[in-house]
Amino acid sequence: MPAQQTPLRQLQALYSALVTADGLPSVRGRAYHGSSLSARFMTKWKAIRFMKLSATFCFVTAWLGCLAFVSSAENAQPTPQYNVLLIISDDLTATALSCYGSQACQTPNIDRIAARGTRFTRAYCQGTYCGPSRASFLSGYYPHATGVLGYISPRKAIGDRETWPQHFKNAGYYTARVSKIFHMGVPGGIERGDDGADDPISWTERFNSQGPEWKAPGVGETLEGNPDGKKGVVGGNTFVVVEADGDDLVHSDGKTAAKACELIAAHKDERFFLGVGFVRPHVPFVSPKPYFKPFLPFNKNMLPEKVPGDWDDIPKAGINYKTSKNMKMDVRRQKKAVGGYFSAVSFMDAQVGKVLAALEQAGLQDKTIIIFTSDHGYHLGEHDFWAKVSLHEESARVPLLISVPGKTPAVCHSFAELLDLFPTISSLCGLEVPTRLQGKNLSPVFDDPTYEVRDAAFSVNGRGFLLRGDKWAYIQYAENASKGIELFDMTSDPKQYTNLAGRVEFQPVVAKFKQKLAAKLKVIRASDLAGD
Ligand SMILES: [Ca+2]
Repeated sequence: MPAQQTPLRQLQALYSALVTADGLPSVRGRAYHGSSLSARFMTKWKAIRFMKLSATFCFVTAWLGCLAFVSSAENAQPTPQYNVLLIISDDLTATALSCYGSQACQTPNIDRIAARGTRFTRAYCQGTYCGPSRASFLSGYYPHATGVLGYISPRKAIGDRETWPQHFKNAGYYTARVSKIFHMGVPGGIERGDDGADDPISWTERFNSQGPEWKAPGVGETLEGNPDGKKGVVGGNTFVVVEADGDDLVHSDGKTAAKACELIAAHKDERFFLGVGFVRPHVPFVSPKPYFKPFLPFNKNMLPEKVPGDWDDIPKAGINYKTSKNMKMDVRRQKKAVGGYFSAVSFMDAQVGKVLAALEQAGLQDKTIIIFTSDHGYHLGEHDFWAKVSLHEESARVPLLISVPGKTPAVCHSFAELLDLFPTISSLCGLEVPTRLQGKNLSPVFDDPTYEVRDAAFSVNGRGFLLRGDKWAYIQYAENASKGIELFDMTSDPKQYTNLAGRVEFQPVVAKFKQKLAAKLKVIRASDLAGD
């Protein structure tokens, strides 16, 4: 920066020059040394001169004040005035997105966010099912700090502390959610169109998107617990595929996209934090018929490799709550489940496209941070596991794309946690980053994608804990490890087929992780909530 006088110094210099030019010191000298008449005259003359000088000084001060304001506005680093668009899909595994390498499922709209932003390859949720994951990243605490491992809002646990959207609301943002941001039951809550486990104070406005879900007219089949095919289409958290009649707007996610577009247009002239929650690809796999086309006939969909004896080295606590076996799904049904899931992902991707188009139409793409993620991952038949909850890679890893205006598109391999979103986005928007938050600020990554934010990611599922390090994935069931341990070499065994935890040569690694996990839990529980 070139050396220049500050406005204050300019003002001082000008005042000195004015005083000297006016000759006030010499006037003062004459006044003290002349006759009394002369002294009275000189006093009056001096008063007039002083008033004139004061008026000049006031004018100059005001003028310089304006200059100083303009000057500081020009010289200061501008505070980013970004909007925040948080798009969160429900139960979406990264492996179903073409920007994460999927060949089977094409997601051109989500890929556009990846192309203009940073794609995190090692982002992990903190709870591998809806309730604890959402309560965690929205409150800024790990599940074992709040104790929220069920399907509730974190509000009771955090008292009057701000949630992530509430932090933006209190900073003057218009904050709104459309559909599921905090936990909502799917499909029940969506059929009813209710608020779920929401936190009303976090939002200026909130909107639910009621939809027919499994009741949508079309061709449907219940895949789960229906081996003889006699069961019709059913509700609940069940694997059901419905090739639906009608267009996107029949469904919850179609309505969510439409409302989000409306809100972007209506609030384009103010700062906003808009949470857009899509419920697909959460079951039931319901989408308008055209989205099924790339996945028909269903038997062309590929299943993950089935390894004989795959479950032999997995502790009982590690066998997922939904498996091909307990769901009674044969290979035909499994392939249809994959096709139904991918159709739902394609439908959701099309809705993302509508929201991005609305942002562009409003001219806000360069003023808005876009985040795309999911509350947790999903099994599509790996180890014959289905759905979420497992602490294996497919369930614990999430897609995470963050597009920040002006930053170079990148791929980042640093470990990241959904918990990092609250501090990161607050920092990028120039808001205070509360020190109580348990996540880390990822913002250095957007200037240097090789920056390592953390050396491991941490996740839980109520039964156990995952510490995902660079080389090792360590899973421990029960805090005293009494329900078993899994240890995988992610370099040589990325699909986690061989549990090394029981082998003598890996006991030092197991011991190290056991200790690291205990230390991590200790730190998590020592949050500022502990005193409440
Ligand atoms: Ca979910």
